[in-house]
Amino acid sequence: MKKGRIIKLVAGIYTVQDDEKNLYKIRPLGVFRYRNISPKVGDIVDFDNDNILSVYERVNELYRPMIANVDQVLLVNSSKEPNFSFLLLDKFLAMIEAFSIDPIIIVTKIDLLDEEELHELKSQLSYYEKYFKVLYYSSKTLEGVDEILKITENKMNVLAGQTGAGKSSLLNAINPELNLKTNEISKALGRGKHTTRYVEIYEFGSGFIADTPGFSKLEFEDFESDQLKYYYPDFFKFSEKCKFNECTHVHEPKCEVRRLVETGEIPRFRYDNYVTIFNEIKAIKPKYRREDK
Ligand SMILES: Nc1nc2c(ncn2[C@@H]2O[C@H](COP(=O)(O)OP(=O)(O)OP(=O)(O)O)[C@@H](O)[C@H]2O)c(=O)[nH]1
Ligand SMILES: [Mg+2]
Ligand SMILES: [Zn+2]
Repeated sequence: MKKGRIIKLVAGIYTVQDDEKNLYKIRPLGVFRYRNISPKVGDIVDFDNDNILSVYERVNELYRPMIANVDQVLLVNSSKEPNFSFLLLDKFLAMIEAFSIDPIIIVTKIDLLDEEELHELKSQLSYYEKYFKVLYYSSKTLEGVDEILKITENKMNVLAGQTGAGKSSLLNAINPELNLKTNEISKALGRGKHTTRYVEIYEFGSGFIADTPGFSKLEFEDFESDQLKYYYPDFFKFSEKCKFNECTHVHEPKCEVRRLVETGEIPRFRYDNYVTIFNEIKAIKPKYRREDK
């Protein structure tokens, strides 16, 4: 019996890598199906030459993409083409927090900004640096590449971000032998439920990384609007001082978060986006919430 990590799943065939980096193409034991166990990419497993025999307990798991044991999500945001969006950034951050996974904010395509634009963006993002790591990067000039290599070391990383943000380009620039398709991959993979389930993680420095098809639209089908407050570490920190225990910071009186927006301690744009997302979640009709978790 051997121990290893699942690094790829295509059409029911799992590729497992052991500590010596040998690869095995195997299937799970048939009995898994009856026990409702479905191994995921990222899982640590015991296996022999034919089968996955058992799956170790997961630290966490994502389901879009289906990946287990994720250490951190690299949230890729393009600074231009498509333009930087704070609303999208805040949505992704909340979603990643909801999975209890650490987000790293990566701002890409900085080669497309002039000095003044970059300075402006950095100053707007400086608030986020109190709560998250923020890195700046260009796949064209490789500016910032060292920080990305350092932060991904020995970790299981997943890329996330809007379609066209530059996720695949980031991997290709750092690891040219990957030769991932850029700019077109989303057409093949981005249609949600009915697309081929193809998930792979790549070796990246001393760690692993997963590319993902980007989203053109993010939806919070999985939780209620009044949970959103838990996924804002910067609001949560002060919520003890709100008059109401379950304050959503939207309409309740004597809300500490709203007071801090007035004093400028919390940027108004971050708060306004919070209210926008809150209302968006509220508007999702229950019957449209996903059931296929
Ligand atoms: N100038 C510049 N262009 C970039 C950079 N990174 C990516 N691009 C371009 O942006 C486009 C989209 O890049 P992709 O890497 O395919 O984006 P993606 O996030 O993988 O997109 P999806 O797979 O659709 O989610 C491509 O045309 C890239 O050449 C960058 O740092 N600078
Ligand atoms: Mg891509
Ligand atoms: Zn409040």
